[in-house]
Amino acid sequence: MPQIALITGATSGIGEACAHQFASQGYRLILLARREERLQQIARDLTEQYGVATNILVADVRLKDQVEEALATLSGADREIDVLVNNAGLSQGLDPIDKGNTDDWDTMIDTNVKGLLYVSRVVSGWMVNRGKGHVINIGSIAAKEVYPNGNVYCATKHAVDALSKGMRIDLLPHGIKVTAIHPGMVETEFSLVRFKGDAGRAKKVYEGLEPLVAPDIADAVWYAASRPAHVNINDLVIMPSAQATGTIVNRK
Ligand code: NDP
Ligand code: 8X3
Repeated sequence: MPQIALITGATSGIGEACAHQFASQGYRLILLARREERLQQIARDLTEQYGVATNILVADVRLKDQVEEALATLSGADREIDVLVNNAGLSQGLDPIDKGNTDDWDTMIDTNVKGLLYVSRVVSGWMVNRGKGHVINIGSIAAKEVYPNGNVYCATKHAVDALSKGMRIDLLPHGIKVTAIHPGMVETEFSLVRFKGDAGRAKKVYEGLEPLVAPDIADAVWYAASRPAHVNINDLVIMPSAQATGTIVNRK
């Protein structure tokens, strides 16, 4: 029986790269995100390229009922999830605290914190029943430090850091590993989403330096997932060589 990885936010960037990485290792995939057509296309690509079976779950992680209903469609062996990659997440805006858009704050908190919790609540329960599993949370350099105007996004990623530590403690007696992977700048759709479709502003973020690309992070996720049973990677911070902190970068 192939192992199973459930990846949230699998329609682009890091999540999509993780799907390819795990499929290339023979895992069966369960991919969750909101954009159904993209999920279907990625599932077709994975089957074509690696011959693996893929289930898709169309759900918005902010909506508890939708998450629970989507996961409830999995039955029997499909619930035997070996690796959960909690990757769905986003930033919205980059404004000082007195000028932030409160709807953006809700979106970030609901997605990055509450969404991760809703998925984890169900899937960790299945892992506890089996006495095995591995939860890999995608945090950020924004989980480790706070940068100007990053206020709420940084707070949500600090929460992911705290939740990763809490999960590791709670799931320890059940033999379940918990890893947090914290990337610096990765060129994905992240900045396009942060700046609400402003492609020029998004491109500027990566100007004059070589950012990470999504497969760099998928490689780290796979490294954590593929350690021997007695080894757990707790925490990894991965930056482009040209980035020292959230904001100090060496641009040419
Ligand atoms: P992308 O924008 O390329 O991908 C984000 C993914 O999250 C998409 O698949 C999107 O799918 C999904 N997603 C967003 N909101 C929801 C939702 N409400 N419900 C379900 N899925 C959702 O960005 P990245 O790949 O860069 O981001 C992935 C993770 O990495 C995020 O948690 C981000 O915070 C983190 N990160 C990114 C960094 C970067 O520089 N790029 C650096 C550090 C961390 P869909 O829209 O189809 O629902
Ligand atoms: C995304 C990286 O530096 O924009 O988490 O916060 S950063």
